[in-house]
Amino acid sequence: MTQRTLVLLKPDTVERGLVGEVLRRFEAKGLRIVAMEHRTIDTATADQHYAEHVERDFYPALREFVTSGPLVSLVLEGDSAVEVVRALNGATDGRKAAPGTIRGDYSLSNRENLVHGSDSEESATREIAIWFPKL
Ligand code: 3AN
Repeated sequence: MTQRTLVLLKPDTVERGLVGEVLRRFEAKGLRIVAMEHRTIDTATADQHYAEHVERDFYPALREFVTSGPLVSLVLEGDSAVEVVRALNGATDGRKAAPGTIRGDYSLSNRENLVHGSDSEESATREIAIWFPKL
C-alpha cells in the first residue's frame, strides 16, 4: 500500500549536522523523497502542526524548540510509509528508543528527539496540507 507521510528533521538535527545521516536512513530503506524544504517556522505554523498538543504542559518548550532555528520538512512515499518511518524513528523518548532507530542512536531527550513522522494516514494528509499545500 503506497502511502505518503510528513517528516520533520527538527532543529536539533540541522544544528548537529545529522540531516545527511537521517536522510540516508530513509532513502536506504527504500522511501522516496517527493518534496523537501529547509526553513524556519513561526509559532502559528508550530501551533497548527502540533494542534493536538497545544494545551499540554510540555508544549511551550516544544514550541520554543521547533521555532528556534531551521528545520527540514519533507514528504516521503513508499509502501506503508507512515508505519515504516515511525519504526525507523523509534520511541518518542530518545533515552528509551531502541538502538538501531534514529532516536535510539542519536537522541538522549524526549523533546530534542530529532525527527517527526505522521502517526496515521489521516495525520499525514492533514500535515502534508500544512507543510506542502501544493502537493
Ligand atoms: P511522536 O513525535 O513520537 O509522535 P508525540 O506526538 O507524542 O510523539 O509528541 C510530539 C512531540 O512532542 C515529540 N516529538 C516530542 O518532541 C514532544 N514531546 C512529547 N512528549 C513530551 C514530553 N513528555 N516532554 C517533552 N516533550 C515531549
